[in-house]
Amino acid sequence: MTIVIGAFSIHPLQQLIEILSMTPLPSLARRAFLGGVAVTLAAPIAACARTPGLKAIAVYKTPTCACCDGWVRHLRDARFDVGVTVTTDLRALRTNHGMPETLASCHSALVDGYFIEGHVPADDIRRLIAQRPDAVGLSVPGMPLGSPGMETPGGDRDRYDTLLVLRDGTTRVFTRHNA
Ligand SMILES: [Cu+2]
Repeated sequence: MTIVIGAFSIHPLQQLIEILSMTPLPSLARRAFLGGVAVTLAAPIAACARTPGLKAIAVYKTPTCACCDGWVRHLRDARFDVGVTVTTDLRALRTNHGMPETLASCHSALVDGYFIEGHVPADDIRRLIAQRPDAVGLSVPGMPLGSPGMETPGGDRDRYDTLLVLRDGTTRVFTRHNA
């Protein structure tokens, strides 16, 4: 059997090929393939973003602060995605974010719109970003022994509080950490 289209005669097999090439099937297949590539590329990123508990936190520390590095390790162990910026002007950072100098420690961090000052335990940060109070953030003023990053070989521990810092600069106890 032959089909005559215009001046050309086409065999059925050729006709089938013609029809297939005009249908959207090849482009659908191509799109499916490209979609597959996109999914393949996106998968690792999505996997990262969806890993439960992996929360980005930006830490600011001075160049020579060893206990700051200890706190960064504590955060990483607690499955925070930690970025570290070395700076010599932590005071300006605190001032710009409403953290009073009376509550200062050796390093600062920004997480989820909150300001974190000092050796704040990761569990306190997690509770803060889960509860989302209207506040500047948290501070552990000074550098209490036994707080994360301030461990000693002898296991010395100070009793200390993690303070919730409100927008007017006042504080209330967020967590008590007993020695
Ligand atoms: Cu410190």
